Amino acid sequence: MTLEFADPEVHALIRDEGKRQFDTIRLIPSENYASAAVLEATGSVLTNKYSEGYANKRYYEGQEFIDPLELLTIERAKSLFGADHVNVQPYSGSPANLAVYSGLLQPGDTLMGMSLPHGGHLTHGWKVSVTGKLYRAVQYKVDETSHRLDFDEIRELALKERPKMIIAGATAYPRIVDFEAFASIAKEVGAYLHADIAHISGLVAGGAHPSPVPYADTVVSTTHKTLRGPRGGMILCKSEHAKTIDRAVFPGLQGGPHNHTTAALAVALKEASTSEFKAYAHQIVANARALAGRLIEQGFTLVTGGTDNHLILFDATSRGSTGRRLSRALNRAGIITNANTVPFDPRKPFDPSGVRIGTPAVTSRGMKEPEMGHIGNFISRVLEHEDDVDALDAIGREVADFCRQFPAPGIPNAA
Ligand code: DSN
Repeated sequence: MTLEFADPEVHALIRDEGKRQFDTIRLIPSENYASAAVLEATGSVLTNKYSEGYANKRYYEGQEFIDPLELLTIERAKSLFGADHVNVQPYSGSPANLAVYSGLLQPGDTLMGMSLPHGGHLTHGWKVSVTGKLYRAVQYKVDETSHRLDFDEIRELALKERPKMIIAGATAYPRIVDFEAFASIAKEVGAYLHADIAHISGLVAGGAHPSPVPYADTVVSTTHKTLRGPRGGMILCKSEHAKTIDRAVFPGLQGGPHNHTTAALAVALKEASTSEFKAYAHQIVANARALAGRLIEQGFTLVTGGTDNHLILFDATSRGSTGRRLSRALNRAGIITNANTVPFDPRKPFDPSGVRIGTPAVTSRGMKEPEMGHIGNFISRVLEHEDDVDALDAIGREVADFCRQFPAPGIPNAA
């Protein structure tokens, strides 16, 4: 029985979510549209199978098709990223990070990552995360004026704190991350270098951002975001860490891998190795630059003054609003973003000054620089009518008409 008849309530919620994704301008920089092929693999019979262990060393029988599938996925990831070794079993980015830390560090060891309010991630040692409790976390910040990574300061902190691991990577940093500079500091202080490329792995795969693989001991990525695969995680590492990382994932942290996700990742990796994907990755950046340019013209203050990647962080208070107020008004008008702290934000994290946006999803719909101009104009109009629900709803109707001109991968019938 199909879902529609087996469970009409759930079917309707999924259908409506598809329609929402079709009719809105989705600017959350960590979101995207997975292809129909990726979605098909995700919703396959592979969800029925348990496979604790690794290929040819499983704890359960019946792995005739799972072993070649996992090996194929690993080979595709190794070849796309040029990595010595890949583990495709992590359930997502957070457990992948924890697996790396638990494999290479002892509780109480010093871990140095980017502070969350400055653009890092919870699992880079932020105090409320288990990673900030299990390890002695020290956090680097961005420069107070430029809001960019300051490698003199990072080096000074590393020399003072002597971390056993340095984490390079961010979730709200609009500039290129210089992995080579991180590697040189890590080498000087005798630390492992761990790169978290969850946000930018699609850009790395497509050649639109430098790769950390030559420099880092370990690299973690989620598999959705710019890589446009299923919700999952993976770890790339140097061959000397292969055994440690595999043991840390299973049996250290996880049980059976999600084979349906592995299959969908294999599909996404094949898509990401095409010339079309390369063009997609470069267009994401071109679109982000175009949108940033339009926002600057409209008087918004952008963190670091622009972008080199898929992401823009702007200060809504520079135009008399707040991150929360503006992101709510934008949502009402069909433009989906998230409120975000800006570096050295004087406001509280639940109602911060900034709004974080990005171009991976709109680029997947085939939008280019001219459309970014329209999106910038929509954002400015929303700001001008922030408290006028009727005006926001009217903009929302225009936004839906605008979106319907662009196909959304994986959502064939939403129009
Ligand atoms: N939740 C992701 C993001 O939006 O950046 C990070 O895990």
